Amino acid sequence: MADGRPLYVARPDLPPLQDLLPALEELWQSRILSNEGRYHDEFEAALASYLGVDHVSLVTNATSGLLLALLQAGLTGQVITTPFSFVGTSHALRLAGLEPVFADIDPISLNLNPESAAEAVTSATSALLPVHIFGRACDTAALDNLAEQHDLKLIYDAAHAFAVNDKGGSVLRHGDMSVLSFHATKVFNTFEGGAVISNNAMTKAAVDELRNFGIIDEVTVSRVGMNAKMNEFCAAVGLLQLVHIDDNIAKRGIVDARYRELLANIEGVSCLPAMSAQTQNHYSFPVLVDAGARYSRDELYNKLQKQGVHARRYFYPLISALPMYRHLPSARPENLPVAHDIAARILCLPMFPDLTADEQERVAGIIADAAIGAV
Ligand code: T4K
Repeated sequence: MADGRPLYVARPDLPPLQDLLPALEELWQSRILSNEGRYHDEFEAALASYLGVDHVSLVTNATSGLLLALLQAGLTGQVITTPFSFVGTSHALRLAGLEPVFADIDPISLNLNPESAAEAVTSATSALLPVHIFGRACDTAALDNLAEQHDLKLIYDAAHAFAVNDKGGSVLRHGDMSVLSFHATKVFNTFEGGAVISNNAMTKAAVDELRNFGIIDEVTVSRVGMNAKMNEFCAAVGLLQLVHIDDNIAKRGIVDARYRELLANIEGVSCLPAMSAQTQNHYSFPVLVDAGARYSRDELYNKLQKQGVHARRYFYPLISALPMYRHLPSARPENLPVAHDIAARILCLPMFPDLTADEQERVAGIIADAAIGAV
């Protein structure tokens, strides 16, 4: 029997409703609801300043952002990517008419392994599409080098990497473009939303055109584009969310530290090591069920589920195991041993700023009982 409120893997942060009401009133009065209005432009500028980057293009979600970035990069043929991600990463490639080529991941960062990526480069490769998974930054130095060495475009799926910095500043400055998600389940949300971060003004201008059908003015359409514009409501929410984001990330940090303490002496599960050379946004709290544990990952998932704790097996199954990708030569399991091992053992526990100490004890208690075979 579940005890207390159901605990989902994510719980969206929201600004106080009374803070949103004046913006709503203004929206209702102005009747400007979309197409790069006042809130859109204010949010874009505020975000650039908060993130410490120069060129931000707001979009409807990260999937459309990835598609725009891939189209703008003018890619052909194959793009090397990770199988250990949300399916949206590879779907964006397919939607852009490109073939994903899967390379294995690093067992510590869980990100695309630069050495495996290097082995996958062929004359048909036009780009790399790594993911900063769970907000843990990729080995950007190695990937930047690899792209340069083979004259490849480098686009980072940064859906999880809001406010992640390395020693040189925002991780979003690496590569040609990076794409953020502001979906409800993310560290920073605008209900639905996202942004493309470009490394120069010309690229930003091109992405801005592409997200608005290629329209330049009333009589000029420069190219084939789509509709990926963020509306005024989402932009107004985004502006208000920025006020609380540092506080929310700090609260996530407390939740993260508490889990580490509570799980430290429980047999059979291991926390991922913290990534020392970067700031963490505590996007998620993944644990790995040890190979020799008394319970399997799926048994633990089911035990938690029964008690109202809705942990998630992100990212299982691997993208490369899905029906539309598994026929690809790079999708063979023997090509991706680390990704298969991690996908079979990973479990993401509930992680959100207002998760209480009692609730975390409840989660850890179920895992501790599983460890001694008590549930
Ligand atoms: N690249 C990567 C690496 C990504 O992870 C994602 C998305 C993308 C690209 C594409 O980004 P977007 O195009 O979405 O901007 C969720 C999200 O829909 C997806 O955005 C996210 N990654 C992925 C990791 O998770 P589901 O199908 O697992 O979510 P769902 O609906 O089961 O929600 C998980 C839990 O969160 C629910 O059990 C309850 C809670 N929840 C969810 C929503 C939507 C809430 O409490 N409130 C809510 O409004 O995909």
